[in-house]
Amino acid sequence: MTEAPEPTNFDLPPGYEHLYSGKVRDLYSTPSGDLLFVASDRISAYDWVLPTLIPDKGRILTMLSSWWFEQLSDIAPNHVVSYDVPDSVAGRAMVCERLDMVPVECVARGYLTGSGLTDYRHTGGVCGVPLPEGLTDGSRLPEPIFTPATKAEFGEHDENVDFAHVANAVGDSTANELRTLTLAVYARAEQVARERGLILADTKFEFGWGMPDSAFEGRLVLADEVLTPDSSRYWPADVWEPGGAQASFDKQYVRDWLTSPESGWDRHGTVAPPALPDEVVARTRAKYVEAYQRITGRVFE
Ligand code: Q0Q
Repeated sequence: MTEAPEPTNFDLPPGYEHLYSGKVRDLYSTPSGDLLFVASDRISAYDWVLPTLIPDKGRILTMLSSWWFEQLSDIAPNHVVSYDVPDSVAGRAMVCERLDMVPVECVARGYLTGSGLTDYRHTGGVCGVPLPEGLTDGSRLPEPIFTPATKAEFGEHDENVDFAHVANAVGDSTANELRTLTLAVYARAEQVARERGLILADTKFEFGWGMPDSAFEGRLVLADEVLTPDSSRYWPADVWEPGGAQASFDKQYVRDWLTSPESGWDRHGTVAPPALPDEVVARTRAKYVEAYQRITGRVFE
């Protein structure tokens, strides 16, 4: 199993304790008993955490996630308590309420690709949801589907599971509510993205139950980050063409360079990828700024 990366040293004040590190984000407990969710400037590609940081990526994605939480507040409550965070993580972190996390990744798919495409080619459906014949990579699905997954150890891939697995884990009622909430949030976000020339192909949500005696006691609450390019596949709509890998809105420059002769890297090998050229870093940062500005209508400063 790949070891989780050491958390970026954000030089947090006393009382903040590191809890978890994902590929590109870190979670800490706070002196008040809440959580501090920190989005780093790390970027991952081809299941590797790259050695080069993308300046402002964490700040941009935090602001994007914050905007989406606001937009979705009529559909689902969220775990954000405040953005009053230590100076060393200003703009890239949020204070979150501690939840009892649902042990399932709640994924919505409106298009077929990635592990969903693999599942479809083996079974004719995804997570036990049957699909029509004749679909290909990038096909739009007749309607969005709920395709849950288990939470994998760091470095492993989440495993697609069927609805019965979710019901067995959390009960029928909560499983139905997770599916309903996941698809409702996806539908809203997909429409917003489409109006801005972006396809939201799929996205992953994390939910948790509010703790006893909390404002959200017993209710399902949206957690983690939402609808960022790290938790979702965004495709530029104007070049969407089913039948092969779609251009990633944010990571295509990175993917193209890493798979070009210039990088000297073998994506199928065991050697870690090289550092990114400044030009690729600058173009990738610009894509994150563009995604934020196009989706939110706000200027990133
Ligand atoms: C919680 N994570 C994700 C993670 C590594 C985030 C635990 N509000 C919450 C949250 C959230 N968000 C979590 N637990 C309790 N209450 C989220 C998977 C993993 C870095 C950041 N893990």
